[in-house]
Amino acid sequence: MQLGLVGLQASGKTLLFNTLAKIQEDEHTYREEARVEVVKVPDERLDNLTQIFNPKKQVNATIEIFDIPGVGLADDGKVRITSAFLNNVKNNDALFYVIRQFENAAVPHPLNRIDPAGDIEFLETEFLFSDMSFLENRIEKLKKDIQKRKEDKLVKELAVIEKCFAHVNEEKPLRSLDLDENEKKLLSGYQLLTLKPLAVAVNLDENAIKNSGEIIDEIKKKLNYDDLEIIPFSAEIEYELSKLDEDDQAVFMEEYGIKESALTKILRTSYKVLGLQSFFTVGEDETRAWTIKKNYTAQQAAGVIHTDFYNKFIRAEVVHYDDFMKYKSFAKCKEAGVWRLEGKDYIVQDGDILNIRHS
Ligand SMILES: Nc1nc2c(ncn2[C@@H]2O[C@H](COP(=O)(O)OP(=O)(O)OP(=O)(O)O)[C@@H](O)[C@H]2O)c(=O)[nH]1
Ligand SMILES: [Mg+2]
Repeated sequence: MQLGLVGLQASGKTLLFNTLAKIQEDEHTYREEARVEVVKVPDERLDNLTQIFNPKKQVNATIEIFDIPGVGLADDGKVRITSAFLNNVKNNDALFYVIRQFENAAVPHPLNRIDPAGDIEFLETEFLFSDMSFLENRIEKLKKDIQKRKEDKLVKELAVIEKCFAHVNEEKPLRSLDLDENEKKLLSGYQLLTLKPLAVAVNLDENAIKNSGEIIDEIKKKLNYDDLEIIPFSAEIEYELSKLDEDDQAVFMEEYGIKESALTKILRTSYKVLGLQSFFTVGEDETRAWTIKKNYTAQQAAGVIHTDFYNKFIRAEVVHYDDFMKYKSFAKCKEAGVWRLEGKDYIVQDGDILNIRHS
């Protein structure tokens, strides 16, 4: 599962990426190339389970983060989307816009402005155009093909593509269109940009962190999308924090009036936006968070651990994390009746602790 950091140039993507991936670069070096790193998803629940089971190791869930070079000035002095940029964006399962609010005269914004809502709209509009032109071409091609041979499959596809086109034509992103499972499946190969799940991180000025609530409200008001997840953070503060030891971190956070690092929030949100959830396995060797999609069955979840567990699945022993933390042992969970045996079609819940019985 890959998450792309998307934005205009000098919005703080690489600084955020380096901090997430724990890459320490003393001097900021401009990089042309896109980069991918695997990053651990923090999970307090897993940390708590590790405390109880005291295993040899803890294995967190991971996601891949893709640092995409931002949109900048073209040779003609205009800010333009390039096909290389679009191809990089297409390559992700979900998008995180990194939007600039900080002032820094040394590194100018390509449009020479500080306008977070405007930058979000700029990206959304470009991606709408890209989808619109793709859908338009596809409609033309399908109509031609249908004239030659009126196959049912083509007629069905045309209906779905036309429904999508009508939606983007009203300047609405495809992620807000109601689509059933068949329609989603049909569209999945096309890498439509406004269909990709989206969250936004606004990179605030260090001094603006204290007013982050108001700033985000103002951005939301200008945008009129109610359901867009917008996280305030400061790439500069997060980077500085990541270099300090714990005691110094506490002092530093106090100074800026922040309670916790925003990185956890960004990673947890990414995970959520990607439609992912975790189940846990515990034992003497390791405590581990496994990544599954929502609505996975117990058998599918078993298959994520090992294909043999899928093929030879018998039953799953299940206790939810919240129940487990009340009793702190499987024996007590059994007494209390919160320990269950579930069959292969059981829908795994986020935070279930599983033990797979297999032959
Ligand atoms: N003052 C301040 N400067 C920042 C902040 N975030 C990033 N910068 C600076 O802005 C410059 C650009 O940051 P990058 O992280 O490279 O920006 P980018 O979004 O990766 O840019 P491209 O790769 O060109 O798209 C760097 O010199 C950063 O140090 C911030 O929160 N505050
Ligand atoms: Mg960069």
